[in-house]
Amino acid sequence: MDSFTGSQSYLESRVTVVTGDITKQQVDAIVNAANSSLMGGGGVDGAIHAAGGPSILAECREIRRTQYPDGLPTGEAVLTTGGKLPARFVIHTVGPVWGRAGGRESELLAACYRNSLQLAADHDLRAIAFPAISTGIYGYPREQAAIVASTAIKDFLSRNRTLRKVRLVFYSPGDAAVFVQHQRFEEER
Ligand code: AR6
Repeated sequence: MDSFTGSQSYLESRVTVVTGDITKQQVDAIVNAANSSLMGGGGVDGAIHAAGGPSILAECREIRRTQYPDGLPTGEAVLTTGGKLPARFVIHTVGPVWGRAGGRESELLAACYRNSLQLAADHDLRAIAFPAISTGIYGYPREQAAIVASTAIKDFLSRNRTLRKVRLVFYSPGDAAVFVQHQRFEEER
């Protein structure tokens, strides 16, 4: 498939793939592809802080001061409120930089998805939206990221019933098409 129109769903419609802007999603929580400083950046991170306003950064500063003075480790996730965003919460996670994780890239990317989903479930949230973590500035190949992300989400949803909806938001139809082509949601393991 080389084009993507509309949306695609998997796992009895608990997972949907859409194109759009993560900051516009009306869900309980959106996930931020952050860096370990939690102090903002480009891409999704820049868009979330710009749309959500300064309260998100203030909460991130507090998290750094009280919990992670040396920065949020790769693969971990923390939660702030959503400021002016339509989403009530933002879950900030740090994806691996491709080629800089000593061969642990896939393990760390899977941890981003798993820990973000667990945090959402811990807060009793029902609907969460993810961007394609690490596939922008951090250079993770989209095809391989699709395999890792879909497998991690599928594994989590198979053992958790709190979360009803996981929305995967791609910036471009081309990115969504690559994901749809490489995802492993329906595969038996
Ligand atoms: N909505 C949905 N997807 C988007 C949006 C958006 N508004 N903007 C970009 N994308 P990236 P990373 C896509 O670079 O690779 C920041 O500086 C984008 O096309 O945001 O994890 C952080 O502070 C790509 O497919 O995240 C870190 O330093 C995907 O989202 C670093 O970038 C992720 O791209 C993190 O890099």
